[in-house]
Amino acid sequence: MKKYPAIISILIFSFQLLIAQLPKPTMQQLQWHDMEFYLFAHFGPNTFTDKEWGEGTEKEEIFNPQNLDCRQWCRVAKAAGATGIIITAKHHDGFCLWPSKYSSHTVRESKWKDGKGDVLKELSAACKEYGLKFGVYISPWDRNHPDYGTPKYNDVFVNMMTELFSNYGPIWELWWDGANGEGPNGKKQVYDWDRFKKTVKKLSPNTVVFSDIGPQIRWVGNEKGIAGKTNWNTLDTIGFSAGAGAPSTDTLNIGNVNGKYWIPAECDVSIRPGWFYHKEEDDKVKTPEQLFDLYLKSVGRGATLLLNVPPDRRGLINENDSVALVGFKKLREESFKENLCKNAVTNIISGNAIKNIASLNDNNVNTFIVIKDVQKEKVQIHFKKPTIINCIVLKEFIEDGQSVQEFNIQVSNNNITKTFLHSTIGHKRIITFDAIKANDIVINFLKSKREIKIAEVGVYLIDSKLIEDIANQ
Ligand code: FUL
Repeated sequence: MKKYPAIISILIFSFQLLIAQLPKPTMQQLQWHDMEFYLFAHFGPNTFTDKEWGEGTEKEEIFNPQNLDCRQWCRVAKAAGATGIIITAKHHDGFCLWPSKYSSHTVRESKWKDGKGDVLKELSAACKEYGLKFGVYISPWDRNHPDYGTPKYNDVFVNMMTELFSNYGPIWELWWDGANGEGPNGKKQVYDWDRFKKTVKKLSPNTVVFSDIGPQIRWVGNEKGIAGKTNWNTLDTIGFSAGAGAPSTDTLNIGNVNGKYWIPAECDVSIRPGWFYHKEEDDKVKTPEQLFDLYLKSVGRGATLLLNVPPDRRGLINENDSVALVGFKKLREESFKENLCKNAVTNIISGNAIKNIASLNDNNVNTFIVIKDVQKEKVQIHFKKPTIINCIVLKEFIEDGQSVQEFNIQVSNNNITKTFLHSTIGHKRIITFDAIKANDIVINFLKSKREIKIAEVGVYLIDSKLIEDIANQ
């Protein structure tokens, strides 16, 4: 390779960086971003043994949900405004909620419906009926399977996924858990991730696959449902693997600013302390206010919210959980009912020039503004009369990548101005602050990777008790 003097090399490198495109989401990832909030259903032998991690030695007969009704799960999901359900088809205990040919530890060996039941069949059909997306969690770690810890288990895992895609599709999201311990013979498995990825791509190219590091969706680095205040949709994964070989949880939480791949974060969290249903947690269900706070810290930071609502021993979503979910939906609806921009004029200010941009408040991400000169151009919202506000929602047009690195919001009323400094925007950014009477709001973009495309701006006044930091109370 030709050797250039250092300064020339730096210039060439900077130029390449400048012309290089930002990483972009695929169509499937874009649709996934828009799903925003969906449910997780941890269900299986643990539901009946009160465990969180089954040993894999549990007798199949313990799985016997007398009133299983997946349509009820879907009704609750709909009432919560969720967009899909991901079910634990196989947790670490290896028990399959479908009659897999590749295991003898399944619903077929249980007493439920005389061994003729199939939870995946019922849930995938119910999701179709209710217009919800159907997703599947399948734990690579298997504490039951006799082949676990040997190369043969990789065949088993591929065969099981083949059954899932062939019999229960379309599967919108597939979830690979990163937890990995020993199998029944005391051995750990060396997973053939490449083969697993190729299997999904071949059988179901539209499925988005979650693991600690993607390929399509990454773990957010905690199980509290909280994304980083800075949240890049991009991540570097070369040299890393899912599970113990993943980047640090801090990195997963915020992503990599110059990450090579579009692998956005999903925030998984349970509505109860545990992932599986335990009766003694019936009075520990998160309140609608706590759920709303989690929504602000996940969806409101450009990630999605995967909220676990574990069905109980009857095979139903418990009343306490459904009441909380309905309350959560009501809070979202009330909070974002009225975009106060309707009482204002939204402008782009560039030097002395002011241009009205109505498309920023039209609820359509495809009508966006392009800010080329980041230092000079700003967005202004001018209220016709002073208006009390405490929440601003911004959206980038992420189809072309994520660009905003730093911006501030100045809220003014006559001579008083309050300034709030923030970093990333991405799919959606919800910013809250103590209520202020505003004449004007100015959004100054301070740093960006490329030109900026802003799709939406919303201004709201939400119940002040909802903007307190209550997720962990
Ligand atoms: C973890 C698992 O070990 C938990 O049991 C649960 O399924 C959670 C969503 O992922 O890694």
